Amino acid sequence: MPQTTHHRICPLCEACCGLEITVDAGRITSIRGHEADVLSGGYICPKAIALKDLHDDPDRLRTPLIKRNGTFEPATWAQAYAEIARRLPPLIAAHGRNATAVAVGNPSSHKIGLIAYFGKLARALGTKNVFSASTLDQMPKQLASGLMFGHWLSVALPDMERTDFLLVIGANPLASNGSMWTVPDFKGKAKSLRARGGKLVVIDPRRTETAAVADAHHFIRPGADVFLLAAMVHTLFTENRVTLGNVAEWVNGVEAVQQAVAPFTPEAVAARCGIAAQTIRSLTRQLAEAPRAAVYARIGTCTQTYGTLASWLVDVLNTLTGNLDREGGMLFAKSAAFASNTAGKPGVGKGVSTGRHAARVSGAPEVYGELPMTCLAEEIETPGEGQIRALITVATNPVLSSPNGPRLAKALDTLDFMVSMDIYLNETTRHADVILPGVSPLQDLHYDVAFPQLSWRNHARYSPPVLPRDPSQPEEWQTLLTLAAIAQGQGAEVDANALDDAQFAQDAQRLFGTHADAVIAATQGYKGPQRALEVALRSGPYGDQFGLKPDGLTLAKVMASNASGGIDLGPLQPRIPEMLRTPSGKVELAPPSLLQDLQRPAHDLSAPAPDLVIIGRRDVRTNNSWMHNLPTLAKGPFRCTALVHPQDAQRLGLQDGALARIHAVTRAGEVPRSVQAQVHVSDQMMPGVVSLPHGWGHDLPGAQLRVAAERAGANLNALLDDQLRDPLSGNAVLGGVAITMVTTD
Ligand SMILES: Nc1nc2c(c(=O)[nH]1)N[C@H]1C(S)=C(S)[C@@H](COP(=O)(O)OP(=O)(O)OC[C@H]3O[C@@H](n4cnc5c(=O)[nH]c(N)nc54)[C@H](O)[C@@H]3O)O[C@H]1N2
Ligand SMILES: Nc1nc2c(c(=O)[nH]1)N[C@H]1C(S)=C(S)[C@@H](COP(=O)(O)OP(=O)(O)OC[C@H]3O[C@@H](n4cnc5c(=O)[nH]c(N)nc54)[C@H](O)[C@@H]3O)O[C@H]1N2
Ligand code: SF4
Ligand SMILES: [Mo]
Repeated sequence: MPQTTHHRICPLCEACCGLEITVDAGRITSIRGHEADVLSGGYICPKAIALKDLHDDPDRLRTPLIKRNGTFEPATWAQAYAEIARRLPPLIAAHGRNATAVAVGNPSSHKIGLIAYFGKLARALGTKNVFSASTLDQMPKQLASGLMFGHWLSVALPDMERTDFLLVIGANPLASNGSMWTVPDFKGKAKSLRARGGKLVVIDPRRTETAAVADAHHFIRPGADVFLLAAMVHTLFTENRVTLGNVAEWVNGVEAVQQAVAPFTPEAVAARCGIAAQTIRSLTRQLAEAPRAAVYARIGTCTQTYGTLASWLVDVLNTLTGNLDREGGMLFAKSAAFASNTAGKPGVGKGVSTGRHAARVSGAPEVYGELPMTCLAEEIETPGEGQIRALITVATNPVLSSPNGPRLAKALDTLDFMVSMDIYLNETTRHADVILPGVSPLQDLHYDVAFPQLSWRNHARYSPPVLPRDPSQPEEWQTLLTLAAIAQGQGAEVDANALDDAQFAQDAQRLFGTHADAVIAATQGYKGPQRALEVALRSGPYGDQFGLKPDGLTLAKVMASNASGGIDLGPLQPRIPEMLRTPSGKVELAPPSLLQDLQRPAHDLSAPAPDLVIIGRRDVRTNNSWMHNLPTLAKGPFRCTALVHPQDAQRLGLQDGALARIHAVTRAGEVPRSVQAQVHVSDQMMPGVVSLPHGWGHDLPGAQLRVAAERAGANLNALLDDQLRDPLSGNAVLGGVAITMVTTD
């Protein structure tokens, strides 16, 4: 067989780099950056190389597993589906639809079959118990953006190539490669920014890899961003620096914001933030005086009790400095497919709302169709109508990735039935009764549904499968449709393709009315996610409108561009008011629910800060909880260490390299939570703050992750509190949590 070259979007993080992969006799011989790629221009990180390890990993599941008498046995797909059909429908019949739950995780956003079809499973189950990693991550940003701009994925993005000043808060793109902002090679872009005289400033409780390439870095006390941001907004008003620029006629609520931030003077917040009042003023001035500036904030500002407020105030700052919707400021992507802000009537919409239902035990409101992941354990444990008895997990590992993982692990063992769609037998899926493996990303076709809506540049790229799939293995969208049919009592022997045809015909009727037959005829050659993509591209903002605009995009054209790096649709452009989907047709700068929530930090202004708190950390060679089994990434220095400032180390008697026990400060009556980790003394840390990465703790019995188990690490989430949330978005609190530390060596 001759050597072949393939081009594929990397599915491992939000940078979505274009890869060039060579294959010889069915084996991967090289993986490198695709230089012609219109989005990433050849950039990659070390994780991309590990796709080969992932594909070849002997621990990666290739056949379904069924647990019998406590032991997993390999099974055929027909046997696995039959087992689910035998056990799931009777549970629904006996206990109702809300006795079921689904939880979906991060890798699903990198697989079109999962992201486009997961909703069909959730709807078929008909349960309100829908959980996802979004409430461990970015829900505050999505809610704030939704309230301000009208849709959950209408997120303002820094126009880094043209800006003069970029303020990065609570994000470390040099390790994470960016999030809610698809920006491959942030480091290269930061270099160009500084080379043309621009400035990069970082605010983070750790002097991160990103801080190391910045002009300035300021420590901030974890969880204090809302105070800093409100004081910066306050300063804009008191120093008469407010300007709305291009969007002046499209903004509601400037005065209400001015009133709401009144208590947050720089002096009032300085101690809480650990940043001097003078520094807060000078940061504000730099931002206001820069010809073009952008404030970008990410997970550090979301995973705290004031997550939605902080996310909102970031865009308030962007708006009040005249940087919203202008080149070199913050812009919105115009995605070629699947974006709600390119569909329907331009400039106005339904907006977003929350609380259509609530979690049974905590009362936490529904947000974007979901309940907080941190409610899952108590919803399984607590008896009564609507108690969860059956769970389907899809590409998620909450035993390691969600706070109080050990409690969740115990709860999972009490379920009557659990199914996991996953590629590993790991800390979460070991609790399942049936595991259904997903295909290797190299055997799957791909088009990013979400990330072009968040990309630094508009583009359209499609990846065909690199390697053939074993014909006995279904694609993941087919598995989701089969599970949906089983949940609806249609039995195990359904034809997923026929179901898809029938559902597509219905959707076409709803979306295209009298043109439905023409759309069905025009998409004849496609099925599954490809067909959904063909419709989305052709009816999208660059589409051929099914022949009305012959020069427009079709799936065939995007496919044909694969080897040449995809189709470039140009830099981001101003889009207000056309992209707004708020009921008023304006940017809502002062959503009432946020103004009201600002009372919380106002009351909390002078609350004493805990002595010692913990935050997380990402490393370029890891990815949440699931890539520690890949030898290329696992080698090298051990990364699951607790970074402690020298002053704290001395105060607490902790030695570099020694082991220490980290205890959560718990409430009376709570089960104590603690983990043991190796100390690394480092002046990268703000005094009073310890950093431990998440996603480790691979020493739980029953998992099959042989490489990861060799250096298991400590599970940060065994320490964190599942009762701490941002009340508006339901997002978990993953940082700024009070701890104590004692040496155990
Ligand atoms: N303390 C702390 N906790 C955190 C974070 C933090 O910063 N600190 N970060 C949070 C964030 S941002 C996120 S997004 C969550 C992530 O949390 P999760 O969404 O749970 O993601 P992972 O932990 O990466 O687990 C991914 C799972 O998907 C499986 N998988 C991988 N590829 C595939 C595939 O192709 N198909 C299928 N079916 N399964 C697949 C893996 O085996 C694994 O079980 O973690 C959160 N947890
Ligand atoms: N290599 C690698 N890349 C990844 C991942 C991974 O696990 N590994 N995960 C992916 C996922 S799922 C996501 S969501 C993204 C996340 O991408 P990022 O948001 O860039 O995530 P982090 O690298 O964790 O950076 C968060 C920063 O916030 C800081 N921080 C913590 N608490 C606070 C606080 O209260 N205030 C402020 N201002 N800062 C704080 C931390 O010190 C850290 O430097 O990364 C993605 N990319
Ligand atoms: S930064 Fe690395 S992991 Fe992320 S998409 Fe690019 S190559 Fe893949
Ligand atoms: Mo995430």
